Amino acid sequence: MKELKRVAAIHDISGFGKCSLTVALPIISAAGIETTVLPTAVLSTHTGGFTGFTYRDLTEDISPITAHWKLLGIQFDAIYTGFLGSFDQLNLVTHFFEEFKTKDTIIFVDPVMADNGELYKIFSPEFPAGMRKLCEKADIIIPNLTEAALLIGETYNPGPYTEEYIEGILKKLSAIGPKKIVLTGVFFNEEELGAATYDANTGEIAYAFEKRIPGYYHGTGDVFGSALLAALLNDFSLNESAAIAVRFTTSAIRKTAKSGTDIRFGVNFEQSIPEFLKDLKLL
Ligand code: PXL
Repeated sequence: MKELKRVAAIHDISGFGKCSLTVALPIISAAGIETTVLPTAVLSTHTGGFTGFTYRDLTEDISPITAHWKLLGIQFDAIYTGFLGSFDQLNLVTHFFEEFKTKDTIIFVDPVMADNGELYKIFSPEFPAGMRKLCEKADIIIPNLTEAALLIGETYNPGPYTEEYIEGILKKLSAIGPKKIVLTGVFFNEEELGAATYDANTGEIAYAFEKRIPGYYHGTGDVFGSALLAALLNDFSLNESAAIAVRFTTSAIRKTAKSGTDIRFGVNFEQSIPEFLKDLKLL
């Protein structure tokens, strides 16, 4: 039996609408990785397309939880952050990294803040600068192309892209600090969609594509990020992990599209978990 690895997942819990912790916890655990959760807020639903959602901010709990885990001597193989609601939360999470980073800990940051060329409505225009500072501390970041543009201070380009353009973006993102970049929402033609990976240590750039399914589905970034981290912790390379995560996310979107579910309700990743585990060679 392999040694049990442990992740600290720092995201909100949106009760309905499958994203953040309600996605990270099942996917990472199913892949044989212990998942410790630090909930940053409790919402009735995510903020994408619903109105009237509740939002219980848990910023005050982050320091005491950090201190308690430190006292217990808990160690993490990876720290995975996603949606963070404020500058205070960004600072508290930076402190969490300082407390728990060892030479073997992967700091994995999904700079959740924007999509389709737009900053999510709940963030101020200053927020991307704060997120950039958090990314400076990361080993791996996984922005989409809108988040990438905000992080490097460029205008959003809706695509289709060229390899030259994508490679320029990957290198500018790595100049922020992280040695590994996984860029999502990459496409060179209308038929395929996927991710690009860059490892600044080796200079290697690779792509993982699947057939594009029309429409915009909520929570797919979190499904992708959770699957990617789970694959990395199961000792797959960066490129292989991105390919596994693209396949899993696409499979979940395909099932959702087939059943005609409201796109705000999240994707059917649950019924793609067996395929995902086979891809990870766990089944
Ligand atoms: O999936 C990203 C996400 C996570 N958490 C909350 C969100 C979003 C995206 O809109 O609103 C609360």
